[in-house]
Amino acid sequence: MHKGHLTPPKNDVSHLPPSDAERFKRESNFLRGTITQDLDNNITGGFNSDNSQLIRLHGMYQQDDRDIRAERIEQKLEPLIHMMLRCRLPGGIITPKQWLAIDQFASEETFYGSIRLTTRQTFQFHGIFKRDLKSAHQLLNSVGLDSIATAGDVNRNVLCTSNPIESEVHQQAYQWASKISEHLLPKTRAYIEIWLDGKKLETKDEEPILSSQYLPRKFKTAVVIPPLNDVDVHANDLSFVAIAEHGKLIGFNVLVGGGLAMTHGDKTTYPRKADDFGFIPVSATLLFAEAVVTTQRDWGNRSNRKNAKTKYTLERVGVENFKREVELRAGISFLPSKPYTFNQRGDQFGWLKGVDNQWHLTLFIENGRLLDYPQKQLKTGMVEIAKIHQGDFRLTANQNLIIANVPASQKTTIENLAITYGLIDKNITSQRKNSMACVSFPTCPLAMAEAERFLPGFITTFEQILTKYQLSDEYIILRVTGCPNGCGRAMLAEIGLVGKAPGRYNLYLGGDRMGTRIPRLYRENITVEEIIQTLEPLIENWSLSRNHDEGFGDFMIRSKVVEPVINSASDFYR
Ligand code: SRM
Ligand code: SF4
Repeated sequence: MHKGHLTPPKNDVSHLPPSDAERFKRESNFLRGTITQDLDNNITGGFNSDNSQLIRLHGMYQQDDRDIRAERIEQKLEPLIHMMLRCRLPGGIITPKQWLAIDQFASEETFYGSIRLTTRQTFQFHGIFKRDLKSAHQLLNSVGLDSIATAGDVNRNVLCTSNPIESEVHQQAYQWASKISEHLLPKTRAYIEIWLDGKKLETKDEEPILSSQYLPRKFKTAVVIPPLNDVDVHANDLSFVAIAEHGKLIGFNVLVGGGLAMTHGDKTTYPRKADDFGFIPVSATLLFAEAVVTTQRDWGNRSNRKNAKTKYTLERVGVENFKREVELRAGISFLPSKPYTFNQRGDQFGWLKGVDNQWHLTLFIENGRLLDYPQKQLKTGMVEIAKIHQGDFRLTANQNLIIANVPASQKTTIENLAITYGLIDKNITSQRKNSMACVSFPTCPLAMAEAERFLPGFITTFEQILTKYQLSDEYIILRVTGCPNGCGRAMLAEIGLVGKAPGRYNLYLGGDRMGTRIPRLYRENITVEEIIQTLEPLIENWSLSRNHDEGFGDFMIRSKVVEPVINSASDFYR
């Protein structure tokens, strides 16, 4: 593997038989497989099994509509196969021109007609039929976008705090998010050849960073600007915490090994917070990004995908060993971490004025789903704004959207449009704004319980409880995921609901407001009614006995309802 592979890893697993995913990546000829043949096959709406995995590394997932799956099978029809396509958008910045193009594609060429903002600062189209895939990529390309490496065993869309207010630090941090994304991208020309009809070149493909077999598992990177932890650093394999002095970025504290997924019933899997490795100067950013990725590439478990992410590699080889290897590969050592604090989480809604006198309007988009509803024409509203907006848009890592860089002269026009189309709604409570759900049914093949379609109604009931205890201006960070993979980041919530079966969830309590503590299982496999019955007395106690500004999660710990999770590798299942 890597020439700079300097020390043999402790508890090496490289001798174990590789998983089947390793075979198809290795045999794929740098991600080509036989995707083009499958595109020409009109007998099925899908791809063969290897290709259906390979297209992920080009940013697509093969799915079907689970609401109508049984009916189709009964009619002896193939499930209604279509693809989800996820765009690459480092730092979540998109221009009005790009927005108009993606909006038109979503309306005219997708089964569901929506644009779905994700928890990783980008957007997805759901429901593209195989025959329309190429035009989707060509359209993205025509406006300077692509979907390379937004899925599969590669470094995914790189997050960056969506804080346009402190323009200078944000601008620099955003540029690093972009550079890291570019640096770690697959270098194969497969995407260009297959989707953009690019010429085959004589030169051989090479993947100096990712290897011809790509990474053992997905890899996630974030750049965060304290005090705002809007990207949830502990969900990422690698985070760069921006350290600024006198308004200028001087370097980053590097955090490694966060991740939130687990599998019900498998105690070798667990959510894990990242470890702080130390401070690096700005000039060493790419060196360290590459060193962490290649260490995980060479030391990650290629035999068992359930234990393949960086968080498990750290636990297996030891944090100090992993860190030393990174230093050896980077050729420089970490310096002691610089102090920083997180005192804000999530998005700051409404208008904010930046240091450069430009205005920024953060809109709450419930569960990130932009669609025209009978009462609220959200998607049309965004188009009307995009037609006149002179700045840009920023997607947040909480499925929301910022209309950024608005000159004072355009504020009123934009705000009026947002109100007219329901993009600003004064009746939305803080509770709703601090709640989040993953996609789940009908498109997610792994969903066990509803999430996106369940949350809005659940919050209505939850709001009634808050009102009953004079807490209507308060909020509790509440997140729902349809299965334990954790796409809605319930494992960093004060109340986390994790789907177990239709209508049944595991209830987790005790995360903190800043996203620095993992919650603990409190009740297992309970119905929605039982969730409400369990939560109501706890909320009542919180209303009566909390300290000033004490969040619900902290109160759950102080009042000994749950014990805090300190080191999830050893105490998450206690
Ligand atoms: Fe996720 C798989 C949706 C963020 C952990 N995720 C999936 C798939 C693709 C299902 C599949 O494999 O077939 C889901 C597609 C549903 C659909 O119909 O759109 C899916 N994940 C999402 C999104 C769209 C949720 C959302 O509501 O916004 C998010 C897209 C992010 C993006 O733009 O790249 C999304 N996924 C996350 C996060 C949160 C984050 O990264 O901040 C996590 C937890 C953090 C982590 O990785 O530990 C997450 N998704 C997973 C996992 C578990 C990975 C693991 O460590 O085992 C899977 C399943 C897998 O990889 O095997 C998964
Ligand atoms: Fe699907 Fe599970 Fe992710 Fe929700 S958490 S989108 S159900 S994989």
